[in-house]
Amino acid sequence: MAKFTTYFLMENEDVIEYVKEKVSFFHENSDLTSKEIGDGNLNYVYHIVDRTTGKSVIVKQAGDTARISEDIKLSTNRIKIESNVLKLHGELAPGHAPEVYLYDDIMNCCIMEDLSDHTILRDALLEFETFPKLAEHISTFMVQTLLPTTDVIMEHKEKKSKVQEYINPELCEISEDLVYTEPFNDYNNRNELFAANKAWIEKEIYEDKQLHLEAAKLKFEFMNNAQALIHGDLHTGSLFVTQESTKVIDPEFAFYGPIGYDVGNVIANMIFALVHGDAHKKQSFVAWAEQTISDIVDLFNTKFNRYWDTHVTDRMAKEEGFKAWYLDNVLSDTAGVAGLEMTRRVVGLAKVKDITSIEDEAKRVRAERICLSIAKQFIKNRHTFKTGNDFLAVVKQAMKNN
Ligand code: SR1
Ligand code: MG
Repeated sequence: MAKFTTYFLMENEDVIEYVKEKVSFFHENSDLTSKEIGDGNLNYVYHIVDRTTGKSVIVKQAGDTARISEDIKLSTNRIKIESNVLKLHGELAPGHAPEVYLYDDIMNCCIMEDLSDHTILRDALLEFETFPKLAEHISTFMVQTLLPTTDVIMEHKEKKSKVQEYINPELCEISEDLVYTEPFNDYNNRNELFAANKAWIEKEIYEDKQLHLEAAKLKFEFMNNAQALIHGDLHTGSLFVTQESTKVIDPEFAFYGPIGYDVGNVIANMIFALVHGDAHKKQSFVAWAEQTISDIVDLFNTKFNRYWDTHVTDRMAKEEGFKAWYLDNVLSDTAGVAGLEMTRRVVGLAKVKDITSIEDEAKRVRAERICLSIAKQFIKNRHTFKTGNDFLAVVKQAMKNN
């Protein structure tokens, strides 16, 4: 019986056999190596290289539990969502997504372009590398992938069928728990508080009832506002970069949700990089990160307005004042989500290296307090954020105050 007709979790040797059988990318006698390189929380990622020619591909396979915790049971269907979204992103934002060569719904895996000439953005930022085109690229990516999938532009029956196609309940549940619930009450008993900050966090986060109310409002916005096909996990570990190029990977959390979820994740994770740079006194890196955060918001606004003006189709969306109202809501969600992401990455189960790699206790305490102070203001005052400067002012003030 053929080997890949029933699902099983592959090992390196299986993956080599698999790519030879499934794609004509390599010669059948080629001498291939395979290495598991996944460092994410969910999947297995294999790097396959032809020893003779140097040609390479990536194979990504889903298991039925998360790597980060066997208790998290997951549908393997997420690779289908990821493959389809990557293809769509390649069409909507050319040059900003890896090419998908094959999706396999039996083995729950896909074969895609190897981006080894790029670096994971988070890793590069941890080395204080700067990327002058990042704000330009990521703002283009967000506007060009998000706006065309909304009712403002897409034919409404088609949009509804897309909402159905991209229903992603298990991955959404992870975000509903890890981002929108557990950081405020630890109801699953898996938050991880840095010991030296425990009492401060309990008071500032667990006991702040006004904060909980605003987080609850944002949770129901996440679950009920099927605004656009969002990436759903757009942090700096989902971006591959060079000085000239930015590619977005890992859209397995994609579903129809609020646009601000993507924009807010980008902003929050750039702030983590900034805070990490500040802890290491890398002033020029911090200055670049500040400018980049501000530019991402302002370029997003400019490109959003331009794209809307040239692509809007819905008659009522053309009413005077509607675009400004819609964008105001996106920016308010952006601030709220950025605050939630900053809270959960400090308080919750899934952390970021930008903070956990700070070895000096006092510096880590300060970095976490800066993040959480910013987060609280983003969440509570989210309706007041309109420009890059609005976001930056809060960041700078928190760095001064802590
Ligand atoms: C159980 S998965 C934990 C986190 O990793 C992913 O990248 C998402 O951000 C998720 O919340
Ligand atoms: Mg991911």
